[in-house]
Amino acid sequence: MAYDRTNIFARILRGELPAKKIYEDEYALAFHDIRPLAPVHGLVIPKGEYVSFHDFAAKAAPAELAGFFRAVGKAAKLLGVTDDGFRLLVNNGADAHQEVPHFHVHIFGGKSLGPMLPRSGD
Ligand code: DGP
Repeated sequence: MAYDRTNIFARILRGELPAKKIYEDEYALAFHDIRPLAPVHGLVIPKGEYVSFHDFAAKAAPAELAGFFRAVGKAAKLLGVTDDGFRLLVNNGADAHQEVPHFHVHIFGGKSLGPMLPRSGD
């Protein structure tokens, strides 16, 4: 799948749409999700053009991979969830219901989050 430069996160990266920023460096931007699913719900996106986690894992340079995951840790710390715990989640592709075609990591926290997923069949 080719990268679509009109996707919402690309527009946030270019400053064309506002976002409530948590953290930014040369590799990544972290901001609050517009439809939070937990008391804390952050998103972290790489600055490079990657459609999905799989695309990022396959194509990003080592410095981008390291810089991105370091930024996820920094965002979690700034969100105040590192002591009590938090969950990272990545939706990749159709079965995972990935909505925005720019790789992103969700950070959830601020309460006990329960089981990872409903049991199969629920
Ligand atoms: P996913 O299903 O993993 O692709 O999740 C996309 C998330 O992006 C979803 O939780 C809602 C969030 N989102 C969609 N549009 C915007 C936006 O314009 N601003 C912000 N901050 N978040 C958005």
